[in-house]
Amino acid sequence: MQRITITLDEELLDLIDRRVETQGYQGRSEAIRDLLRGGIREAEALPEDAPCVAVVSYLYDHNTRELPKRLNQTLHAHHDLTRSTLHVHLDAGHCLEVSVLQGPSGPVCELSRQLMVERGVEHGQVQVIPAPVQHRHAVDE
Ligand code: NI
Repeated sequence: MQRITITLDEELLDLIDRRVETQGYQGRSEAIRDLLRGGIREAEALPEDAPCVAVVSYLYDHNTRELPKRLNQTLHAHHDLTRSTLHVHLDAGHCLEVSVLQGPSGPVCELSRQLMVERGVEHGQVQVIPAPVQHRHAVDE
């Protein structure tokens, strides 16, 4: 194992400590390793070209300079992967967006990451679902 140094804000560290207490982890490192494994597994579960849908949710402060515009441009630049975006004006300053993406797993995951790593975006979360097998109706035949 290697030792690395990471920087976390206190709020996040409190959450991790609470997790250590309530779920019986040996310590912070073990709890963080477990969370990382979960996140990485989720992102890499599908082969790059496997068709999938993804539900990406993220919260942001719409007063962050150019952020709403940048997010919108990112989605437009990948309109082929973007099915729909729900925008909720949560309060005077915060927006919650839920974007539904569809396409090959590789580009879909890359676009999800692009949305979530924008400076000012918080609570980015993605759920990747393997595309359901085509359902055939009598009318298709
Ligand atoms: Ni809004």
